[in-house]
Amino acid sequence: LFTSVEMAPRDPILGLNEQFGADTNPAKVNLGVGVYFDENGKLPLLQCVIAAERQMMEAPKARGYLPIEGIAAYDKAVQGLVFGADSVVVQGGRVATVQAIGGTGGLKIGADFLKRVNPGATVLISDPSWENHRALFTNAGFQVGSYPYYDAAAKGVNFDAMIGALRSAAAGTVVVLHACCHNPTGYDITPAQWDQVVEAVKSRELVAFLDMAYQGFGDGITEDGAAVQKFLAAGIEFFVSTSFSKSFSLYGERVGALSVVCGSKEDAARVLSQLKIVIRTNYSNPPTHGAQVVATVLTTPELRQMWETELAGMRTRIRQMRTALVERLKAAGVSRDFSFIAQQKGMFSYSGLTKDQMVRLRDEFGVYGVDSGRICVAALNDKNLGYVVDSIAKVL
Ligand code: PLP
Ligand code: TYF
Repeated sequence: LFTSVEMAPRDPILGLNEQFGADTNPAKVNLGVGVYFDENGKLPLLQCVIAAERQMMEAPKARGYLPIEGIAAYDKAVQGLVFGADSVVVQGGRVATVQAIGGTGGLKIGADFLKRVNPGATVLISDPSWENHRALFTNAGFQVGSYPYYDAAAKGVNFDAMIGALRSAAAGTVVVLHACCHNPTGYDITPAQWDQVVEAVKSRELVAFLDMAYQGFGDGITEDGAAVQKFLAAGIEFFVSTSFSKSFSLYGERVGALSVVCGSKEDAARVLSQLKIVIRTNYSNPPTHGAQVVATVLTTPELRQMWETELAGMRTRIRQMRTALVERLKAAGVSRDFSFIAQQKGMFSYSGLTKDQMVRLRDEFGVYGVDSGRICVAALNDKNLGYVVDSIAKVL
Protein backbone atom coordinates (compact mmCIF):
# COMPACT_ATOMS: atom_id res chain seq x y z
CA LEU A 1 0.00 0.00 0.00
CA PHE A 2 2.69 2.48 0.91
CA THR A 3 5.68 1.49 -1.20
CA SER A 4 4.77 3.98 -3.92
CA VAL A 5 4.03 6.84 -1.52
CA GLU A 6 6.28 9.74 -2.38
CA MET A 7 8.19 11.73 0.20
CA ALA A 8 6.44 15.08 0.53
CA PRO A 9 8.54 18.23 0.60
CA ARG A 10 9.06 19.81 4.02
CA ASP A 11 7.30 23.02 4.85
CA PRO A 12 10.04 25.50 3.92
CA ILE A 13 9.67 27.51 7.12
CA LEU A 14 8.99 24.76 9.63
CA GLY A 15 11.74 22.70 7.94
CA LEU A 16 14.12 25.56 8.58
CA ASN A 17 13.11 25.42 12.23
CA GLU A 18 14.17 21.78 12.41
CA GLN A 19 17.47 22.64 10.74
CA PHE A 20 18.00 25.41 13.28
CA GLY A 21 17.37 23.02 16.15
CA ALA A 22 20.05 20.67 14.83
CA ASP A 23 22.64 23.43 14.30
CA THR A 24 25.45 23.24 16.88
CA ASN A 25 26.70 26.82 16.34
CA PRO A 26 26.39 28.45 19.79
CA ALA A 27 25.86 31.88 18.20
CA LYS A 28 22.95 30.71 16.05
CA VAL A 29 19.92 33.01 15.69
CA ASN A 30 16.53 31.92 14.43
CA LEU A 31 14.97 34.62 12.27
CA GLY A 32 13.10 32.02 10.23
CA VAL A 33 9.77 31.08 11.73
CA GLY A 34 7.22 33.78 12.54
CA VAL A 35 7.29 33.66 16.30
CA TYR A 36 7.67 36.59 18.69
CA PHE A 37 10.49 36.22 21.18
CA ASP A 38 11.01 38.64 24.06
CA GLU A 39 14.11 40.73 24.85
CA ASN A 40 15.74 37.63 26.35
CA GLY A 41 15.06 35.54 23.29
CA LYS A 42 12.33 33.62 25.12
CA LEU A 43 8.87 32.74 23.93
CA PRO A 44 6.69 34.84 26.24
CA LEU A 45 3.93 33.48 28.44
CA LEU A 46 1.73 36.54 28.85
CA GLN A 47 0.76 37.66 32.36
CA CYS A 48 -2.85 38.00 31.23
CA VAL A 49 -2.79 34.33 30.20
CA ILE A 50 -1.30 33.24 33.53
CA ALA A 51 -3.94 35.29 35.36
CA ALA A 52 -6.77 33.84 33.27
CA GLU A 53 -5.52 30.29 33.82
CA ARG A 54 -5.28 30.93 37.54
CA GLN A 55 -8.84 32.20 37.53
CA MET A 56 -9.93 29.13 35.56
CA MET A 57 -8.13 26.82 37.99
CA GLU A 58 -9.95 28.37 40.93
CA ALA A 59 -13.23 27.18 39.49
CA PRO A 60 -12.17 24.11 37.54
CA LYS A 61 -14.64 22.90 34.97
CA ALA A 62 -15.24 19.41 33.60
CA ARG A 63 -14.31 19.09 29.94
CA GLY A 64 -17.44 18.14 28.09
CA TYR A 65 -17.70 18.55 24.34
CA LEU A 66 -18.03 22.14 23.27
CA PRO A 67 -20.76 23.16 20.87
CA ILE A 68 -19.59 22.65 17.26
CA GLU A 69 -19.14 26.40 16.82
CA GLY A 70 -17.11 26.65 20.03
CA ILE A 71 -17.48 28.63 23.24
CA ALA A 72 -20.29 31.16 22.84
CA ALA A 73 -18.53 33.82 24.94
CA TYR A 74 -15.40 33.33 22.84
CA ASP A 75 -17.20 33.74 19.53
CA LYS A 76 -18.87 36.85 20.87
CA ALA A 77 -15.56 38.27 22.10
CA VAL A 78 -14.00 37.62 18.69
CA GLN A 79 -16.82 39.53 17.03
CA GLY A 80 -16.30 42.41 19.42
CA LEU A 81 -12.60 42.53 18.73
CA VAL A 82 -12.80 42.15 14.96
CA PHE A 83 -15.93 44.13 14.09
CA GLY A 84 -16.76 46.07 17.25
CA ALA A 85 -19.44 44.90 19.70
CA ASP A 86 -21.63 47.84 18.72
CA SER A 87 -21.24 47.41 14.99
CA VAL A 88 -24.40 47.15 12.93
CA VAL A 89 -23.55 43.66 11.70
CA VAL A 90 -22.88 42.26 15.17
CA GLN A 91 -25.92 43.97 16.68
CA GLY A 92 -28.03 42.73 13.80
CA GLY A 93 -26.88 39.12 14.17
CA ARG A 94 -25.43 39.20 10.68
CA VAL A 95 -22.04 37.64 11.51
CA ALA A 96 -21.57 33.88 11.69
CA THR A 97 -18.52 33.24 13.90
CA VAL A 98 -17.03 29.88 14.79
CA GLN A 99 -14.09 29.00 16.99
CA ALA A 100 -11.32 27.45 14.91
CA ILE A 101 -8.08 25.58 15.35
CA GLY A 102 -5.81 28.56 14.94
CA GLY A 103 -5.98 31.01 12.09
CA THR A 104 -5.16 28.11 9.78
CA GLY A 105 -8.32 26.36 10.95
CA GLY A 106 -10.36 29.49 10.26
CA LEU A 107 -8.98 29.67 6.73
CA LYS A 108 -9.66 25.98 6.16
CA ILE A 109 -13.26 26.11 7.41
CA GLY A 110 -13.82 29.15 5.21
CA ALA A 111 -12.20 27.48 2.21
CA ASP A 112 -14.29 24.31 2.58
CA PHE A 113 -17.47 26.33 3.02
CA LEU A 114 -16.67 28.48 -0.02
CA LYS A 115 -16.15 25.35 -2.07
CA ARG A 116 -19.74 24.39 -1.27
CA VAL A 117 -21.26 27.75 -2.15
CA ASN A 118 -19.03 28.76 -5.04
CA PRO A 119 -17.29 25.63 -6.34
CA GLY A 120 -16.11 27.09 -9.64
CA ALA A 121 -14.44 30.18 -8.17
CA THR A 122 -10.78 30.95 -8.55
CA VAL A 123 -8.84 32.03 -5.46
CA LEU A 124 -6.28 34.80 -5.69
CA ILE A 125 -3.55 35.22 -3.09
CA SER A 126 -0.90 37.91 -2.93
CA ASP A 127 2.42 37.36 -4.68
CA PRO A 128 4.13 36.42 -2.44
CA SER A 129 1.95 35.22 0.43
CA TRP A 130 2.10 33.03 3.51
CA GLU A 131 3.31 29.66 2.28
CA ASN A 132 0.20 27.85 3.43
CA HIS A 133 -2.40 29.98 1.61
CA ARG A 134 -1.87 28.37 -1.76
CA ALA A 135 -1.75 24.79 -0.47
CA LEU A 136 -4.73 25.26 1.79
CA PHE A 137 -7.05 26.63 -0.92
CA THR A 138 -5.69 24.15 -3.47
CA ASN A 139 -6.45 21.28 -1.11
CA ALA A 140 -9.96 22.66 -0.67
CA GLY A 141 -10.37 22.11 -4.41
CA PHE A 142 -9.78 25.59 -5.82
CA GLN A 143 -7.65 26.84 -8.67
CA VAL A 144 -5.31 29.25 -6.93
CA GLY A 145 -3.75 32.18 -8.75
CA SER A 146 -2.09 35.30 -7.45
CA TYR A 147 -2.34 39.06 -7.69
CA PRO A 148 0.84 41.16 -7.91
CA TYR A 149 1.93 42.57 -4.56
CA TYR A 150 5.60 42.93 -3.77
CA ASP A 151 7.73 45.27 -5.83
CA ALA A 152 11.38 44.50 -5.09
CA ALA A 153 12.75 47.47 -6.99
CA ALA A 154 10.41 49.96 -5.33
CA LYS A 155 10.76 48.27 -1.92
CA GLY A 156 7.04 48.29 -1.44
CA VAL A 157 3.74 47.23 -2.94
CA ASN A 158 3.10 47.42 -6.66
CA PHE A 159 -0.35 48.74 -5.99
CA ASP A 160 -1.19 49.66 -9.58
CA ALA A 161 -0.60 46.07 -10.63
CA MET A 162 -2.47 44.73 -7.61
CA ILE A 163 -5.58 46.84 -8.15
CA GLY A 164 -5.40 46.16 -11.89
CA ALA A 165 -5.53 42.42 -11.23
CA LEU A 166 -8.48 42.80 -8.87
CA ARG A 167 -10.34 44.99 -11.32
CA SER A 168 -9.96 42.41 -14.06
CA ALA A 169 -10.87 39.37 -11.91
CA ALA A 170 -14.05 37.49 -12.74
CA ALA A 171 -17.10 37.96 -10.51
CA GLY A 172 -17.07 35.50 -7.64
CA THR A 173 -13.28 35.31 -7.45
CA VAL A 174 -12.10 34.84 -3.88
CA VAL A 175 -9.42 37.35 -2.93
CA VAL A 176 -7.31 36.51 0.10
CA LEU A 177 -6.08 39.74 1.70
CA HIS A 178 -3.71 40.18 4.63
CA ALA A 179 -5.70 42.50 6.90
CA CYS A 180 -2.47 43.91 8.40
CA CYS A 181 1.22 43.09 8.84
CA HIS A 182 1.67 41.32 5.50
CA ASN A 183 3.43 37.97 5.73
CA PRO A 184 6.07 37.65 4.32
CA THR A 185 6.93 41.14 3.06
CA GLY A 186 6.03 43.45 5.97
CA TYR A 187 4.53 45.91 3.46
CA ASP A 188 0.91 46.90 4.00
CA ILE A 189 -1.19 49.00 1.68
CA THR A 190 -2.30 52.48 2.75
CA PRO A 191 -5.82 53.37 3.96
CA ALA A 192 -6.50 55.13 0.65
CA GLN A 193 -5.38 52.01 -1.22
CA TRP A 194 -7.66 49.87 0.95
CA ASP A 195 -10.53 52.11 -0.17
CA GLN A 196 -9.71 51.22 -3.76
CA VAL A 197 -9.47 47.52 -2.93
CA VAL A 198 -12.85 47.59 -1.19
CA GLU A 199 -14.32 49.45 -4.16
CA ALA A 200 -12.91 46.90 -6.61
CA VAL A 201 -14.16 43.97 -4.53
CA LYS A 202 -17.62 45.51 -4.35
CA SER A 203 -17.98 46.62 -7.95
CA ARG A 204 -16.47 43.44 -9.43
CA GLU A 205 -18.49 41.27 -7.04
CA LEU A 206 -15.40 39.54 -5.69
CA VAL A 207 -15.34 37.68 -2.38
CA ALA A 208 -12.90 39.16 0.12
CA PHE A 209 -11.29 36.80 2.60
CA LEU A 210 -9.32 38.78 5.16
CA ASP A 211 -6.62 36.88 6.98
CA MET A 212 -6.03 38.60 10.30
CA ALA A 213 -3.15 36.82 11.97
CA TYR A 214 -1.34 39.82 13.48
CA GLN A 215 -3.94 42.21 14.87
CA GLY A 216 -2.13 44.51 17.29
CA PHE A 217 1.36 43.89 15.91
CA GLY A 218 1.32 46.78 13.46
CA ASP A 219 -0.03 50.07 14.76
CA GLY A 220 -2.55 48.96 17.39
CA ILE A 221 -5.62 46.77 17.76
CA THR A 222 -8.04 49.30 16.29
CA GLU A 223 -5.62 50.61 13.69
CA ASP A 224 -4.81 47.11 12.46
CA GLY A 225 -8.51 46.35 12.18
CA ALA A 226 -9.18 49.35 9.95
CA ALA A 227 -9.49 47.29 6.76
CA VAL A 228 -12.30 45.27 8.34
CA GLN A 229 -14.15 48.50 9.11
CA LYS A 230 -13.80 49.58 5.49
CA PHE A 231 -15.39 46.35 4.28
CA LEU A 232 -18.16 46.78 6.84
CA ALA A 233 -18.78 50.33 5.66
CA ALA A 234 -19.11 49.07 2.08
CA GLY A 235 -22.02 46.91 3.20
CA ILE A 236 -20.78 43.75 1.50
CA GLU A 237 -20.43 40.14 2.58
CA PHE A 238 -16.93 38.95 3.42
CA PHE A 239 -14.83 36.51 5.43
CA VAL A 240 -12.37 37.16 8.24
CA SER A 241 -10.09 34.55 9.77
CA THR A 242 -8.61 35.41 13.15
CA SER A 243 -5.53 34.02 14.84
CA PHE A 244 -4.56 34.57 18.47
CA SER A 245 -1.36 32.57 18.10
CA LYS A 246 0.84 35.67 18.01
CA SER A 247 -1.26 38.27 19.81
CA PHE A 248 -1.69 36.03 22.87
CA SER A 249 1.53 34.08 22.38
CA LEU A 250 -0.64 30.95 22.44
CA TYR A 251 0.81 29.24 19.37
CA GLY A 252 0.40 25.66 20.51
CA GLU A 253 -3.07 26.14 21.93
CA ARG A 254 -4.37 26.67 18.39
CA VAL A 255 -6.81 29.48 19.06
CA GLY A 256 -8.48 31.13 16.10
CA ALA A 257 -11.81 31.83 14.50
CA LEU A 258 -13.69 32.32 11.28
CA SER A 259 -16.29 35.05 10.87
CA VAL A 260 -18.56 35.40 7.87
CA VAL A 261 -20.32 38.73 7.47
CA CYS A 262 -23.71 38.14 5.86
CA GLY A 263 -26.41 40.30 4.33
CA SER A 264 -29.08 39.35 6.83
CA LYS A 265 -29.61 37.58 10.12
CA GLU A 266 -31.36 34.77 8.24
CA ASP A 267 -28.41 34.32 5.89
CA ALA A 268 -26.05 34.24 8.88
CA ALA A 269 -28.08 31.47 10.53
CA ARG A 270 -27.93 29.33 7.39
CA VAL A 271 -24.24 30.07 6.86
CA LEU A 272 -23.52 29.10 10.46
CA SER A 273 -25.35 25.81 9.97
CA GLN A 274 -23.07 25.04 6.99
CA LEU A 275 -19.90 26.05 8.85
CA LYS A 276 -20.95 23.60 11.52
CA ILE A 277 -21.23 20.82 8.94
CA VAL A 278 -17.68 21.59 7.77
CA ILE A 279 -16.41 21.45 11.34
CA ARG A 280 -18.37 18.34 12.27
CA THR A 281 -17.04 16.40 9.31
CA ASN A 282 -13.46 17.46 9.99
CA TYR A 283 -12.93 17.30 13.74
CA SER A 284 -16.39 17.34 15.30
CA ASN A 285 -15.87 20.23 17.70
CA PRO A 286 -13.02 22.43 18.88
CA PRO A 287 -10.80 22.10 21.98
CA THR A 288 -11.62 23.91 25.21
CA HIS A 289 -8.58 25.37 26.89
CA GLY A 290 -7.04 28.05 24.68
CA ALA A 291 -10.32 29.61 23.65
CA GLN A 292 -11.44 29.72 27.28
CA VAL A 293 -8.25 31.57 28.17
CA VAL A 294 -8.75 34.10 25.39
CA ALA A 295 -12.45 34.55 26.20
CA THR A 296 -11.62 35.09 29.87
CA VAL A 297 -9.00 37.71 29.03
CA LEU A 298 -11.12 39.54 26.49
CA THR A 299 -14.20 39.69 28.72
CA THR A 300 -12.55 40.51 32.07
CA PRO A 301 -11.75 44.25 32.10
CA GLU A 302 -8.53 44.01 34.20
CA LEU A 303 -7.22 41.11 32.13
CA ARG A 304 -8.19 42.80 28.92
CA GLN A 305 -6.23 45.87 29.98
CA MET A 306 -3.28 43.69 30.88
CA TRP A 307 -3.39 42.04 27.45
CA GLU A 308 -3.57 45.34 25.60
CA THR A 309 -0.54 46.57 27.55
CA GLU A 310 1.41 43.38 26.89
CA LEU A 311 0.48 43.39 23.22
CA ALA A 312 1.59 47.02 23.00
CA GLY A 313 4.86 45.96 24.61
CA MET A 314 5.47 43.36 21.91
CA ARG A 315 4.55 45.82 19.18
CA THR A 316 6.82 48.52 20.57
CA ARG A 317 9.75 46.16 20.99
CA ILE A 318 9.45 45.00 17.38
CA ARG A 319 9.49 48.59 16.21
CA GLN A 320 12.54 49.36 18.33
CA MET A 321 14.30 46.37 16.81
CA ARG A 322 13.43 47.58 13.32
CA THR A 323 14.92 51.01 14.01
CA ALA A 324 17.93 49.54 15.78
CA LEU A 325 18.61 47.14 12.91
CA VAL A 326 18.58 50.00 10.41
CA GLU A 327 20.85 52.16 12.57
CA ARG A 328 23.29 49.40 13.44
CA LEU A 329 23.65 48.31 9.81
CA LYS A 330 24.50 51.89 8.95
CA ALA A 331 26.93 52.12 11.86
CA ALA A 332 28.56 48.88 10.70
CA GLY A 333 29.46 50.64 7.47
CA VAL A 334 26.85 49.00 5.27
CA SER A 335 26.25 51.45 2.47
CA ARG A 336 22.96 49.99 1.28
CA ASP A 337 19.94 51.92 2.49
CA PHE A 338 17.92 49.65 4.79
CA SER A 339 15.63 52.37 6.11
CA PHE A 340 12.65 50.59 4.57
CA ILE A 341 12.88 48.01 7.38
CA ALA A 342 11.69 50.64 9.84
CA GLN A 343 8.66 51.38 7.66
CA GLN A 344 7.49 47.79 7.38
CA LYS A 345 4.81 46.46 9.74
CA GLY A 346 4.49 43.41 11.91
CA MET A 347 6.85 40.57 12.58
CA PHE A 348 8.46 40.22 9.19
CA SER A 349 10.78 42.04 6.90
CA TYR A 350 11.57 41.33 3.31
CA SER A 351 15.18 42.35 3.76
CA GLY A 352 16.04 42.46 0.08
CA LEU A 353 18.86 39.98 0.68
CA THR A 354 19.26 37.38 -2.06
CA LYS A 355 18.87 33.65 -1.70
CA ASP A 356 22.67 33.25 -1.88
CA GLN A 357 23.11 35.76 0.92
CA MET A 358 20.45 34.05 3.04
CA VAL A 359 22.15 30.69 2.51
CA ARG A 360 25.50 32.18 3.50
CA LEU A 361 23.98 33.76 6.60
CA ARG A 362 22.69 30.35 7.57
CA ASP A 363 25.69 28.21 6.63
CA GLU A 364 28.51 30.51 7.68
CA PHE A 365 26.96 32.39 10.60
CA GLY A 366 24.03 30.31 11.87
CA VAL A 367 21.67 33.21 11.19
CA TYR A 368 18.50 31.57 9.93
CA GLY A 369 16.11 33.45 7.68
CA VAL A 370 13.97 32.29 4.78
CA ASP A 371 15.56 31.96 1.30
CA SER A 372 13.17 34.65 0.04
CA GLY A 373 15.06 37.15 2.20
CA ARG A 374 12.33 37.20 4.85
CA ILE A 375 13.57 37.71 8.38
CA CYS A 376 11.50 37.70 11.55
CA VAL A 377 12.42 40.98 13.24
CA ALA A 378 10.37 39.88 16.27
CA ALA A 379 13.18 37.43 17.07
CA LEU A 380 15.84 40.15 17.30
CA ASN A 381 16.96 41.42 20.69
CA ASP A 382 19.72 43.57 22.13
CA LYS A 383 21.89 40.51 22.65
CA ASN A 384 21.72 38.98 19.16
CA LEU A 385 21.36 42.18 17.16
CA GLY A 386 25.07 42.95 16.98
CA TYR A 387 25.87 39.47 15.74
CA VAL A 388 23.08 39.55 13.15
CA VAL A 389 24.23 42.98 11.93
CA ASP A 390 27.87 41.86 11.64
CA SER A 391 26.81 38.73 9.80
CA ILE A 392 24.69 40.68 7.33
CA ALA A 393 27.49 43.19 6.85
CA LYS A 394 29.87 40.34 6.03
CA VAL A 395 27.62 38.66 3.46
CA LEU A 396 27.06 42.01 1.81
N1 PLP B 1 -2.14 33.52 8.27
C1 PLP B 1 -0.95 34.12 8.24
C2 PLP B 1 -0.73 35.26 7.31
C3 PLP B 1 0.06 33.69 9.09
O1 PLP B 1 1.25 34.27 9.04
C4 PLP B 1 -0.18 32.63 9.97
C5 PLP B 1 0.92 32.19 10.85
O2 PLP B 1 1.05 31.23 11.46
C6 PLP B 1 -1.44 32.03 9.96
C7 PLP B 1 -2.40 32.51 9.10
C8 PLP B 1 -1.81 30.86 10.82
O3 PLP B 1 -2.01 31.16 12.12
P1 PLP B 1 -2.17 29.99 13.20
O4 PLP B 1 -0.81 29.62 13.63
O5 PLP B 1 -3.01 30.60 14.26
O6 PLP B 1 -2.85 28.84 12.53
O1 TYF C 1 5.08 32.41 8.44
C1 TYF C 1 5.43 31.99 9.54
O2 TYF C 1 6.60 31.85 9.84
C2 TYF C 1 4.38 31.71 10.60
C3 TYF C 1 4.50 30.35 11.18
O3 TYF C 1 3.23 26.04 7.82
C4 TYF C 1 4.17 29.21 10.29
O4 TYF C 1 3.16 32.00 10.06
C5 TYF C 1 4.94 28.91 9.16
C6 TYF C 1 4.63 27.85 8.35
C7 TYF C 1 3.55 27.07 8.63
C8 TYF C 1 2.79 27.33 9.77
C9 TYF C 1 3.10 28.41 10.57
